[in-house]
Amino acid sequence: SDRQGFILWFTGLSGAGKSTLAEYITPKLKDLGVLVETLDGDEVRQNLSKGLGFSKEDRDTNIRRIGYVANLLSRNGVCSITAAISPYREVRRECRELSEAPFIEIYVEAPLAVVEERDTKGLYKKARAGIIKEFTGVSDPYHEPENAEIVVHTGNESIEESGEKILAYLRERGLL
Ligand code: GGZ
Repeated sequence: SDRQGFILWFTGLSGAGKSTLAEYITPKLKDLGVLVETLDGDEVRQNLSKGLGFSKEDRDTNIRRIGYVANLLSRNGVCSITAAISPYREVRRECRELSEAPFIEIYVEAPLAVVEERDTKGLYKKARAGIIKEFTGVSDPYHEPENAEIVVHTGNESIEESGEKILAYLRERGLL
């Protein structure tokens, strides 16, 4: 591929749809000949960030690692997709500043009430019961992005609508 790499930095609450959206756009990008690699929150924590917890310090370490690898890939022509909560604004900014390729922050917005109602993995219930401590949105902070390139509202948009919004943005930027 002689295309320019870039980073698609998804951020949002657990259950907002970051991984689902990454999975939706990946085959579409591949069909266009884009090299894609995804750093998914869950998978990174089983490998690159094994042993890290959810304190601010550990989350920051996790996010810095993801930002570092995303940069290595994207500067070599890959579209790196990251799908971690990445709750802290200043560390997201750090990753943006480190990036040598276009850094596109995508706020996957859904009201807490909506993700809590979905509760696909039963984690919100456990967080409310105090079984899981420091749970983002319940007992730990989430800094909403103020200048995200793209905002999708998964509470009232379908995955297709949100995914197509992202692809349209990339076309407009000349990245596809
Ligand atoms: C938030 C937690 C927590 C706490 C476990 N807070 O929906 P999931 O389950 O699959 O994704 C969440 C994932 C969050 O890891 P990240 O690496 O994305 O977080 S961060 O960017 O802040 O480093 C959730 C699960 O792990 N999980 N405990 N306390 N999410």
